[in-house]
Amino acid sequence: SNQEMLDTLTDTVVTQNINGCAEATQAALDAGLSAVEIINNGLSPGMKTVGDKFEAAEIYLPQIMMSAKAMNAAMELLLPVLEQEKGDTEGVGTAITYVQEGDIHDIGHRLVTTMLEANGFKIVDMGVDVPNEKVAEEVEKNKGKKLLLVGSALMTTSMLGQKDTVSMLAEEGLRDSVKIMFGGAPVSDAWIAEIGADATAENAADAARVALSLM
Ligand code: HCB
Repeated sequence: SNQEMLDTLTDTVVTQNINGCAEATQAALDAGLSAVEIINNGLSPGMKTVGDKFEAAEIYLPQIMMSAKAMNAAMELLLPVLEQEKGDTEGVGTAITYVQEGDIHDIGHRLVTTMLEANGFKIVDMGVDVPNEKVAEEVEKNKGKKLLLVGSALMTTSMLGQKDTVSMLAEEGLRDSVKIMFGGAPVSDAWIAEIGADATAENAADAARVALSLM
């Protein structure tokens, strides 16, 4: 059943089964599950479990890296599918996506970026560990367009940098040129309100919905 396939996907991430994860992903695609469903209900719950086990000191960094490799092996198969699902919403706006300085977690960032692209955004992907100065420069460069800034932070430390992003844009007179959506596990609605960003989102599918509603 579909649920069994999703459970297998979760299990292959948790057990660091790289080949098994790619195979289970292909099998799920062949059975007609959507890429979004595979990510949200199969792979992501596995990464969540891995994070919880790490926090409880049941596993260590090498295991997390192997789980991330399993997830990446699945994404190699899923990213082209997500890109194909691109609708006729071309021209909704430009999204500058990046991961905050000091932070190299890029799995969620890549998923969100791909989902935005699949929903018609033109993408400027700045990658990981991006200093705020670079972010502000990129916003300046794209000033005047329908513009969305999409930042990720997976650590409480790097999340603090999001506050500086907003204040730097304000200081440089760029705050009104861009909508700002921040996400990543530690980011909450309260944080978004505190720093004066515009929105957050739970997952990549949600991020696309929120992004479209902001434009
Ligand atoms: Co990493 N790590 N890690 N890690 N890691 C976390 C993030 C911890 C929470 C684990 C823990 O302690 N429980 C923790 C941070 C603690 C904290 O600050 N609160 C942590 C730590 C401490 C570290 C190191 C410091 C460990 C060390 O070296 N001692 C180190 C830091 C490296 C650095 O960045 N400078 C480190 C390294 C690693 C790797 C390299 C082993 C690996 C990353 C591989 C890679 O990304 N290429 C890794 C991983 C995989 C994780 C966990 C297990 C999973 C993260 C992940 O990929 N989740 C994570 C545990 C956790 O998050 N609970 C752990 C799956 C994706 C799909 O979810 O949340 O990233 P996501 O994105 C979602 C969602 O947030 C939303 O949509 C996405 C898609 O659904 N979203 C947005 C994301 N961005 C958005 C932007 C928007 O605008 C809107 C929505």
